[in-house]
Amino acid sequence: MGLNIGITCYPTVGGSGVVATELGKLLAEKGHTIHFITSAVPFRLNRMYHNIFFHQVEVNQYSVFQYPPYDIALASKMADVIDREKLDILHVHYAIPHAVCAILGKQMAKSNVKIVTTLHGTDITVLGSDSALTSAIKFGIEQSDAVTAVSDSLVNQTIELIEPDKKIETVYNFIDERVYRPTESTQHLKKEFGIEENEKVVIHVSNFRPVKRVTDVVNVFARIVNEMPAKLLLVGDGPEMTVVCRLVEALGLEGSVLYLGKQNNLAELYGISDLKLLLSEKESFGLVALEAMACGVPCIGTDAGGIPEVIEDGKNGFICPVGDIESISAAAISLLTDRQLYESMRKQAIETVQTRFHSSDIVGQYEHVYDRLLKED
Ligand code: GMT
Repeated sequence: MGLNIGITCYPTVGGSGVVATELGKLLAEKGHTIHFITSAVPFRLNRMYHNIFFHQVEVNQYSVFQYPPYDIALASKMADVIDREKLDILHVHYAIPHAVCAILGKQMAKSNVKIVTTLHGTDITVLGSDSALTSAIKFGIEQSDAVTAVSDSLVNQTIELIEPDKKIETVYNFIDERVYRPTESTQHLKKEFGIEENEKVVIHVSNFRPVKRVTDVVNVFARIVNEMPAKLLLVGDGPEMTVVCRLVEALGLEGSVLYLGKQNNLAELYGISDLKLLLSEKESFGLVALEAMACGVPCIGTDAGGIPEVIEDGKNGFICPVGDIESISAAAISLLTDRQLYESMRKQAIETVQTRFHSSDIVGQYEHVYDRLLKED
């Protein structure tokens, strides 16, 4: 029987919001009723579903408050929705504030709704080492009925940093295979972007935070373009953009780098890309790598966090040490020049997504967690 499931996430661009929204969509397709409790309509919720509802958390700025009370407004909205919609499950993405708000909302509603918390990385790797927030994260984790994390690496890091008295299980991320798949149909974009037929296309997608080390991407690209005609697509925007632009100029690469800003239809860009670089120093999973691989674009990633759980070194891509520009460049050049190696890694990348990260398996794992909790009563 279909469940009533509440989902809270940050609805703006970001891997956690993407995964939470795609999960809600696929659960709805399987007959569950989904209630998004978020501050804005999740950006990936791009079509009408008769069984997906959106409950907006409105945060008012009163002059008496120094800070807008988002957490309290969210907990209060959660209590309303738990009560009115008779939620069976409230699945929150991020321990703080979302798990803590869910616990408060459940108490306000005097309900037995089961709280599932999914950890995505930033809440643990950044906030977990901020001692002012450690107790709140630990509380959010321990008081949830079930806790999942998006990679084994994140499970281990959470145990190390937070030491929670709670089992945390890995449920990997997934993509919508109907959207992310190999395609030849976007080749016209090459011409439109001024990319020559003989040029290799390297792509990087991120929010340009310092942890993404986008300057390493540019330094590696400089070595690639020394060896072959190539263009670099930089997709996304964020705090490091100015530094990145300065480096591109200093290296004389202006004509070879295309700044595309934030984009929604990434599958179209992967359709014209040959290689993806994800060179972060912290990354709990690397959803963007999975998206690229599903489209048949092999990736080179760093040995940070959960990246090696997605990119298998020498099989579907390469893993190199964080910041090791020389070995990353050598791997990229060999991949782009060895046709046989390239074809084999491209095939393996597609197969990895289909076998280890298939959406139906991953959504099934979440449903299994929900069923287990509901049977515990
Ligand atoms: O990477 C970011 O800065 C965004 C962040 C988020 O909260 O959306 O991404 C995290 O969650 C994604 C989905 O689970 C993961 O694929 C990313 O690896 C993870 N980012 C980090 O751990 C830095």
